[in-house]
Amino acid sequence: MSMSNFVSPDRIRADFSRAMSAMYQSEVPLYGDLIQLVSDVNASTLEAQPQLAEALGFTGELDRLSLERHGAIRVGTAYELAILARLFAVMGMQPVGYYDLTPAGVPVHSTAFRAVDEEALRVSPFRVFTSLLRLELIEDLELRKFAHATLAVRQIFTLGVLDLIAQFERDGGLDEQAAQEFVAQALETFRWHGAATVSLADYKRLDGAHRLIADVVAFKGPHINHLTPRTLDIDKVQADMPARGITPKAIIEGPPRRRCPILLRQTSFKALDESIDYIGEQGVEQGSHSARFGEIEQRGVALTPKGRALYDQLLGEARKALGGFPSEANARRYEGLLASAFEAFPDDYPSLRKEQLAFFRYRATAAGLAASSLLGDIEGLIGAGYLACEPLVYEDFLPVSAAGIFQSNLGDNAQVHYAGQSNRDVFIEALGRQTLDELELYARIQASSLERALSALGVSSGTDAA
Ligand code: OOG
Ligand code: NI
Repeated sequence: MSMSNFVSPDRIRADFSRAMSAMYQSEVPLYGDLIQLVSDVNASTLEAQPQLAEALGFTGELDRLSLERHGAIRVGTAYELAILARLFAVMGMQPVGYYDLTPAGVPVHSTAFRAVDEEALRVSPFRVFTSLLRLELIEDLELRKFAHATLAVRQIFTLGVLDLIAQFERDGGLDEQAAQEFVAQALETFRWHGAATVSLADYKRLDGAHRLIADVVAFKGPHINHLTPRTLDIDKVQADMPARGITPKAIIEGPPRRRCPILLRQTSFKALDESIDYIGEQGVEQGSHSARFGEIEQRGVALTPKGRALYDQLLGEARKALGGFPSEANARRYEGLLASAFEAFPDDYPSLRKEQLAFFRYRATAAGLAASSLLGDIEGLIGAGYLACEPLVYEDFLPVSAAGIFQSNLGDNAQVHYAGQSNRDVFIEALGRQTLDELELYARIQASSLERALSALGVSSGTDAA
């Protein structure tokens, strides 16, 4: 087979993302309503802010806006995680980052599978936040054994997808027909099953240990538990949700509202209570389970390690001052504390760049390309209008926010505290490869954009970059 017959992994990812969204909209109609609301708010935001539309146009984000979404799944075994890594690789998605949710009382650790190149991200920024259950945190040994045994006998992948993954790895790609078949087969892993693999009594034991343990162990596969479109104005979507019959969680996770958005702000609607067929002594036993919800996100500029440290510090200060987890009861006070803590975070792009708090993508301007014999350093070139830059969008997730999103899933379950430490090595071993460092990816994109811009301007790139 010749190279040219292969469909690009980016196309497969775009197709898969579309197929997943269609499946989830039909499974969870409220998600469809949320998409509609988000696209209405995005349209009116762009109309009211032409400069925003222009800036998003430069970075290619405008084109990808309506395609943009992330999803999340949770798996139970090293085998499942390792195959998922290979399945996502067919779609050009690599594991980026390591997130330990245990300190926040969620018994999982996670990574995000996503595209990493700029061009690939433009074609499809689809990401999947993927968590591996930490069964060793189940204290009841008998229950832990039961969970192990239940997970050991399930197969979450179709034979067809396993074959196609092997074919992709052997041949280096998939042709059109195989790619389409791959999308259809891969989708099966993420499908909802209304029938559990355990009895209602066993479900309740698992749920008693943690809702997420039940969510992973009691079902045939890692159903997609939410999809998340990207909005340009999360406060507006949050405010408009109730009028469309959607109940949002109490607070927006992440940084406060700012002129220059940083990192990621997220909110979701509460997980739906869905009826489930459990295995009964004679036939089916009726019960319910809640796992699936909808989420929205607003993405801002990616922060440098220095910017991220400042973010973590200010978020920590606000949370400490609140003296507990944000909830319905203290939401207003939390918003106030967050806003005042973040007054210490510069809120204009020139400062964010000059103080090396955020990452940018550089480009030569038309004026710069027309000018001859340019001199000067980066600040000089920017000042003269020869070099321009746009904020680099944050493509990843935030552990404290993710914990808050998980929490919206757990109903009124009390907070759980785990004594166990982080266990990154176990995760990496299960995954079968290292995770990529997101900060290195942003730094590389910034550096190469600057190098390209300077060489287009005919300036040697010996100068120190921001
Ligand atoms: C994942 C929750 C984390 C996010 O956007 O931070 C997440 C889950 O509920 O499985 O999706
Ligand atoms: Ni999410």
